[in-house]
Amino acid sequence: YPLERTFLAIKPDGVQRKLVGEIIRRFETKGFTLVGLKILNVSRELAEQHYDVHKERPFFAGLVEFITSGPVVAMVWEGEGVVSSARKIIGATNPLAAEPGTIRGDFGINIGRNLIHGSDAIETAQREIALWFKEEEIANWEPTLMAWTRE
Ligand code: DAT
Ligand code: MG
Repeated sequence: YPLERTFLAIKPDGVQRKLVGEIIRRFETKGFTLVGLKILNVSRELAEQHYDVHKERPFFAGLVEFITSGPVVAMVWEGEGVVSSARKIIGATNPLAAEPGTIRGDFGINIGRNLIHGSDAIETAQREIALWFKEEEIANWEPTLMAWTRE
């Protein structure tokens, strides 16, 4: 299958609220493969680069402030269709509008505290993975149970 990867980051609210295991579980049980994982305090520089597309928006300063306010769990996940599927698992940007069953729909109520980031397209994912991870921080592996989650 075409190797597809996405970048996900559990934001400081998700880490502080002890939702890391719950969130990882959803992608793991769905059938995606975890190939990159670390916890870090995000520098202002990294935060500004990550959210560069939003730099003219009124919420940009608050967003950078928030994402640098505590540890973030940065991840790379792999699998067929993982970019768009992860966005569905995450739910709409505003947790109040997000469907129940999604991460934001189940655990959030505020757009500025929406728990998790997920790349919005394959090209964005490539850019974000390169920004957050070194090549040697990615584990290339294939689950031996793969035969049971795909044809
Ligand atoms: P998403 O995270 O769903 O890709 P986005 O890329 O449009 O959403 O925005 C990035 C983050 O910025 C989002 O997760 C939360 C914050 N944000 C977006 N719109 C906002 C708004 N109107 N007010 C406050 N924060 C906002
Ligand atoms: Mg986005």
